[in-house]
Amino acid sequence: MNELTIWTYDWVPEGPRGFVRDLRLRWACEEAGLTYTVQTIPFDGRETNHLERQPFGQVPLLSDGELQLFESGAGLLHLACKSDTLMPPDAVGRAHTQQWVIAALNSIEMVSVPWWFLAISGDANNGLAGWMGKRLDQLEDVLCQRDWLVADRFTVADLLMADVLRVPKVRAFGNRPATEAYVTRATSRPAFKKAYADQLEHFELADEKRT
Ligand SMILES: N[C@@H](CCC(=O)N[C@@H](CS)C(=O)NCC(=O)O)C(=O)O
Repeated sequence: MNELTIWTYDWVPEGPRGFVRDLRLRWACEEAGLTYTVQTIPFDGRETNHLERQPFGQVPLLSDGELQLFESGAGLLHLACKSDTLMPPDAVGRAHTQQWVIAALNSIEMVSVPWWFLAISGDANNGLAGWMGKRLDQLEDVLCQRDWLVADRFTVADLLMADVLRVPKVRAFGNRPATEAYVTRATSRPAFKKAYADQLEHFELADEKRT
């Protein structure tokens, strides 16, 4: 079997710790029991130091033997093909999982990230607030009907959707009990806790090396 490597920065400031998107790939590997190693790209110089592998200078990257992938969603779908734990094996279950992975990225995160950027500048009621509220309300309607997005079970789509939604400012934007319960349900999973703790530890160790 090819060796999986998750690439992240060698260090980041306090703010993003626990939210750097390598956590998505760590979480998926932990759920599926896939063995992986973590390697690093220098945070300093990130804009240009790995453009040949990530054209936007970002992390995470995933290597699977010779294969290299950027975009956390692409990495998650690649990992999901390795394990029924992440995606049901039947054609309908797979298609619906892929659909919700794309919805997490393209219907929710597409608005939540720009909204969040404006919100951390002090304006939570910025010009994107209406769009953001509408999308979250629509998702709340879905999550009132079911515990998980696909096939009555946890999939990689839930992993991604919950990761998009667990950002504290997003979580605090309005009162959506079903969404809140969903995020709690997903992030209570041992695989999430392990991935989260491992990321924090990774950056804490980096602090020691940096000083
Ligand atoms: N769409 C990309 C977004 C990646 C992303 O935003 N990565 C952040 C860390 S979580 C990053 O590298 N930020 C540094 C930068 O943009 O310069 C993905 O999902 O992989």
